[in-house]
Amino acid sequence: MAITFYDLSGMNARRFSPFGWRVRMALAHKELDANVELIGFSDKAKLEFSGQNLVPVLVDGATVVADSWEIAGHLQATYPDRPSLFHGAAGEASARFVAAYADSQLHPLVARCVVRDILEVIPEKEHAYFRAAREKRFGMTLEAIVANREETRRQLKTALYPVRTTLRDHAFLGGAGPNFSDYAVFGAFMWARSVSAFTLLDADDPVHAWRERMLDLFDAMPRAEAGFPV
Ligand SMILES: N[C@@H](CCC(=O)N[C@@H](CS)C(=O)NCC(=O)O)C(=O)O
Repeated sequence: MAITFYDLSGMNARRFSPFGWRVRMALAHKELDANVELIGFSDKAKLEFSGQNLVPVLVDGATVVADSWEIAGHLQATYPDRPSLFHGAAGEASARFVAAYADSQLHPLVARCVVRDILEVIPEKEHAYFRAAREKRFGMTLEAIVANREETRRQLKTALYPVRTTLRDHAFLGGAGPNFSDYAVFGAFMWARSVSAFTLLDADDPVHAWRERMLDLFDAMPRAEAGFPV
């Protein structure tokens, strides 16, 4: 059955959605091919069929699924014989926790480092929409959001403590191999890498070494993606 994956894109097919990256990694983990439909901020009418207006969206045969967590659950339930995204029910609960941690604790900090740089990778016609939407969300201009990003970077280092601690004893958040917990956190780094040259991690941070391992997964698919070397 054909799968179509609607993912956010800027110019030159730059795919910078952290949630899109979760799905991309999940599809690769499940060894599933998908037709990819790239959606810019100005193309969201193309998502109307899904009953909402955010990417990622997956269409798998007759099934339409929006939201990266829902998509992961769909892939796990529909393709149980392929490599597991969660490594069991306990792993699924842990991945839910990790995804919520990334959403609430990491994404706001990454945004405060890179959100202004997104203007450089989306077409001019989308600038006004993007600026207005994000300035409303943060209550200040894009420039003010990122003004203190050296300090934000220090806060991010602190916020990554749970990841760093887990990586002391395990190669991946999923243990010996990656699972959806890893993809949930990694999406934030792929978002940053796709849009910004700003350095988020110190080279001697164990999270940096983990990100290198993540970039090498699936024949280095993430590393091959257009972005800034980090
Ligand atoms: N909870 C959703 C979040 C999806 C989401 O926020 N998508 C963003 C891209 S990162 C989006 O579509 N934004 C469109 C817009 O801001 O207009 C998920 O996990 O998939």
